[in-house]
Amino acid sequence: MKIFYSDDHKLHAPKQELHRGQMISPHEGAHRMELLINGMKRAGFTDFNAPDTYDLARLLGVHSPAYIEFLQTAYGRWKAAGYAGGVLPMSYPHRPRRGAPPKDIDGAAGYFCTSSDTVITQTSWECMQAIANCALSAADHVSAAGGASFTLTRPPGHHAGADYMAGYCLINFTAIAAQALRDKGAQRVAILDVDFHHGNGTQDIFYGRDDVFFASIHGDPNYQFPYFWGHRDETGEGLGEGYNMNYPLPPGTPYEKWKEALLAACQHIQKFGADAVVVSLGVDTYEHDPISTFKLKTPDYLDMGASTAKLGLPSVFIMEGGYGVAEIGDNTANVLLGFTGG
Ligand code: SP5
Ligand code: ZN
Repeated sequence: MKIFYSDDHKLHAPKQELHRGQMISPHEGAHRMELLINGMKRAGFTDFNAPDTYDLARLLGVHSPAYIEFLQTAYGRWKAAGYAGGVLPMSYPHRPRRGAPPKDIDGAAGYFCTSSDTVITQTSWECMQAIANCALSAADHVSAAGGASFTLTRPPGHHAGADYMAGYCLINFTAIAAQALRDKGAQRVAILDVDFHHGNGTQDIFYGRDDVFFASIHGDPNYQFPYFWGHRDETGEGLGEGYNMNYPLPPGTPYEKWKEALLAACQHIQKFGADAVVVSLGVDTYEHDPISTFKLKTPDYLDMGASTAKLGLPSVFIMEGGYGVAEIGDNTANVLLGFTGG
């Protein structure tokens, strides 16, 4: 299990999150990385490799040039307009959007965003480049050597679409890894999203494609963020019809029920004939996660990893969500331990 890590995760650290009508200290912040690293070390994972440096062009396989330019310039435009804090939009277009992004930064921010839990700071873009480098390094490592890799990274990415941020995510690192595997020769790539929340950004990016299969197991969007995507009848469109599978589950779901969805998703991945798999690894399915409602326990993550290993595929694990409690480190490490049979 080759692990990639960058200290530059600290460059994205919003000070506030709009949560249930209040500004609070963010659930998603640098403090998570301490918890993750501690758990990884307790489990015996200590070899954290710095990523290689990649060209910006590698991001343009999944994100639009206009969105990348927005991320690069948004904070400066926000400050030039005299606004406080980080970039946090207030007005949103109906979707699908009409026309070009507004010239005004507040309008442009809404154009490129779908939820107000997501903030751009002065150094967010530098962070995104570093974490994208981790995802690309993890994918290229598996393309070259087979086996498995893991990005010990934050923030998460699976809510970010080709040209929008959402759900603490600015860049979709899972999509970048999947596209990198394709670029380096894998004909068919599967994405297995086990984060508590539906991976709407990843789904959206690959919705019309038949070379990347997407499966997500998550809280029923009738009750859970991202609310408007993740239903069972979202199965892909055009060429991509049949290459998207959602497994929404009710509040309170325990591991035995969750695992039935995992086995069904794995069966589809096998039928698809994937050459490689990218796992969007969120551990906010944990029973004590502060923003989620599933009931998974720490040992369940060993079984999750072992079940994923049964696919027998080269595997790239990309860190997604998991909040609030020290066990996020143990739970993450357990998935990797279960996968490697350790
Ligand atoms: C990557 C990831 O885990 N992103 C999560 C972003 C969640 N942001 C919005 C949270 C809204 C929480 N509302 C809970 C209400 C349940 N009824
Ligand atoms: Zn999540």
